[in-house]
Amino acid sequence: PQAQYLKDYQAPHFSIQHIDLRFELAPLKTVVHSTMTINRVDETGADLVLDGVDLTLISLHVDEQEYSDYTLEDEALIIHNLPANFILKIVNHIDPQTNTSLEGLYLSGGAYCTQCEAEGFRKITYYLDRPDVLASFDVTIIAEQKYTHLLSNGNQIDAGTLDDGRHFVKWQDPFKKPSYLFALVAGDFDVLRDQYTTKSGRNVELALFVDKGNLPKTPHAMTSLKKSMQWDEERFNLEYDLDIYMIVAVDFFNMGAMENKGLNIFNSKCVLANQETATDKDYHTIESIVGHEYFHNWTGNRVTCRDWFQLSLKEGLTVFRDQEFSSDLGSRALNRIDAVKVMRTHQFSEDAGPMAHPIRPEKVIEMNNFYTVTVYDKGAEVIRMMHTILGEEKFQQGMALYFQRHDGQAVTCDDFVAAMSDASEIDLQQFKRWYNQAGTPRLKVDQYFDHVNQTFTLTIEQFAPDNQPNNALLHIPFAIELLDPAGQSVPLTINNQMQDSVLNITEKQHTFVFENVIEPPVAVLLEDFSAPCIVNQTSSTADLLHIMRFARSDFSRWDAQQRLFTNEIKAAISSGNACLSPDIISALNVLITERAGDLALIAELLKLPSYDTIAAEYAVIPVDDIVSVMNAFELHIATDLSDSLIACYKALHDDGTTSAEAVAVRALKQVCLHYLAKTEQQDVNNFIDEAVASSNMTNVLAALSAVVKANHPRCDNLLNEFDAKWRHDVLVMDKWFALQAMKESATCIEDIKQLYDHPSFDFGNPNRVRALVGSFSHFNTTQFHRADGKGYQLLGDLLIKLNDINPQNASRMLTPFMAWKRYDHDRSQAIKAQLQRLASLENLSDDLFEKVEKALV
Ligand code: BAL
Ligand code: ZN
Repeated sequence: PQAQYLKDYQAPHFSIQHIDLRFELAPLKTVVHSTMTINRVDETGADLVLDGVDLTLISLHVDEQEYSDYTLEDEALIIHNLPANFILKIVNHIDPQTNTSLEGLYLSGGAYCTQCEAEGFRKITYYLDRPDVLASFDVTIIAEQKYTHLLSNGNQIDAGTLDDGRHFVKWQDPFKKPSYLFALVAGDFDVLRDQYTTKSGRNVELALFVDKGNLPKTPHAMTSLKKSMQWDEERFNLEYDLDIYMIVAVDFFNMGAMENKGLNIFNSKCVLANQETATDKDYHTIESIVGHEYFHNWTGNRVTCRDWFQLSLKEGLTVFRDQEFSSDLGSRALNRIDAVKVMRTHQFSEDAGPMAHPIRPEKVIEMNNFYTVTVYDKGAEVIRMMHTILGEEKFQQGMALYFQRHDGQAVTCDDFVAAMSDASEIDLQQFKRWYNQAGTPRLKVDQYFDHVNQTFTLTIEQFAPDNQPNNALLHIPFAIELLDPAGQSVPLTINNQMQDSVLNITEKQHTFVFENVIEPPVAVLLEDFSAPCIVNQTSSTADLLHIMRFARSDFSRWDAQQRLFTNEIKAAISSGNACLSPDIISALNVLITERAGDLALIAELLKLPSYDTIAAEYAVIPVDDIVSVMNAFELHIATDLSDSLIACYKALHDDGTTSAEAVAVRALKQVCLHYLAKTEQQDVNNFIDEAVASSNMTNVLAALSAVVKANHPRCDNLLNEFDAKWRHDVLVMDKWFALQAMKESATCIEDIKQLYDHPSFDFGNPNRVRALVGSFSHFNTTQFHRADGKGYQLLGDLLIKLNDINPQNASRMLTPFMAWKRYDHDRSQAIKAQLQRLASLENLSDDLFEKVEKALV
């Protein structure tokens, strides 16, 4: 496979002004007629090299004349000796039915749909399939009448019936766009219709298309869409631009959703929800993804990427925007906690592993491999740091300048930073290094309190990541708070000047001497996770408990609690004595009994860090020790605090609504039940009965997940009852597959193999595969990392199968193998053997090749 490099970017030799597409849909042979208005844009006289994959070329005309001066290659159509301006007509066939890659045009549960980002349009027709070629699109879809809805981007301009009984609809998108934003859907759907009036008074028609029978599960997504439209007007001054906004939910989809202009296509799990079938977390995810895709209309569609190396231009920015949306509408602290969990568990490990790449990668073999937590989530952190450095007002001025300069263009991350810098008059030259340096920077912080002079000195030193030793110094916004012994915030004064809480670290080492600090303070470091860094600090349990009680940032309170747990787990692993400190137990007891503040935050404060968070602390991961200490700690908490947990559970009243208060009540009850299921308490059976009988999926799943994780005797019965009740609903069955995959029993692997034959399972459906095998490999630590290597074998077998069916999904599922070098000898050799099995496949996809090759270096 051929690698592409950012440094080799060349502007296209041709522009495509307009494309007229006509589709005659048929499962095995869809005919695509493409008519393009093309101009040369330079004097090189270059050939026109069109991308095309898995296409059958039928005919080619230039300016109405049949044209034969071309070369057809495996993935390209090269047309020679073309004039300066011409009309190119191409007819080709495609085969949606056998397209299991879910890229290009394919069938999802009987409906036609498309996925073109990043490079899927070339599986539809021959084209300059790159984001810097922007054309206007007219699209005519012809299909049998049973496909009642024929949809594409923009506005519907014509419709009718043909002599042969088929019908057609013609769409016109007034906005020029790159091919990756093209979409087509044809199916028979139920439709939820609504409308939105923009702040300038324009009416926008809203339509949500779902499989027949799913209408009751659509209102939440529609409400989320309207909230998104309003929020973008209020916070970013951005209005929607077409007369109609459509969302279609499909069952077979590689991603969560796709922002095609005016016609978003969503994975059904990111749209469909009601209280009976979806959890509170699902509701939150749906709101945030609906927002994310909507926000792309400006950050992605109106201003797009020059090339795919710039993916974070639109993704980092749009994730930042969706995080802000969720934070403005809900709890800022909880949203920050969620985002930081993603960073610390998934992104830091990607940054430390063989796939480490900057948020703007420099070398790519398969672009689909770069839709990563680095490009998305670290990319959002980079935008957030700019927001922290500039402040909201200047950041918004930067956004306005960015749109003023680049609306309708395909641009680079440098263009974005230039707009931010020019609008704010803040120099971001050094800051820009975040775009081209991989790895997680480390910060070492030293503290010194001077009683005599009443000063507090912080020395902060930055270090390049171990795996990126040549990285240059970064500009790091480092936010702090100083707490006095009574828990009050100490004003920050340097040289008699009041200081902002954000310290700008630009040198190797900075020393800050804060004056008028009367008593030794406790420093809250990297408040709100103000930069994606690892801070090395040795904080005492007493200091962390102080931060947990008094920090002004709820995020930092949670962060201190995580640090407390992490320190205890690490100490227990090294001492071999898994005993949780009584101070921590009593702090937890205070949280449970007093329940002061946001109950959802208290729920988070009661949870141990994830296995991955602890694993990240080690060069060689002590799998068995981590699992056994964490189990012991959970049992310790459950046993010592069972009376308080039971009292708390009983005192909490769930009113069954979706209000923030009710969601918080359910979250706290869920944590209580998680612990209590590990005990022999009488009340617990009643709690489980009550929860599984609830008509609220959050409660049902809380009980089932608690019994699965506690290996409770009622586990199998309850899971069987759930299967019998929900077999008709594949999205609910995904929750069941995930629960099955998390059972720690020794038969888990055999059980999973049997579940491959379950009527609801389908290797071709990414949701099913991720629910069952993804949950197993990510969350069932003991069984996945079994000493006999059978967990790895299960994943290896699956990857070989998926390599043929859906390489993109295979590549995502491979991720747990990427950290193979961080396991003990036997485990790492067993994983390596699976990677070598993959490497030896004759038809190894580019997607897997790129990751396997990097892993094995
Ligand atoms: N652009 C791919 C899906 C998303 O990030 O919205
Ligand atoms: Zn996105």
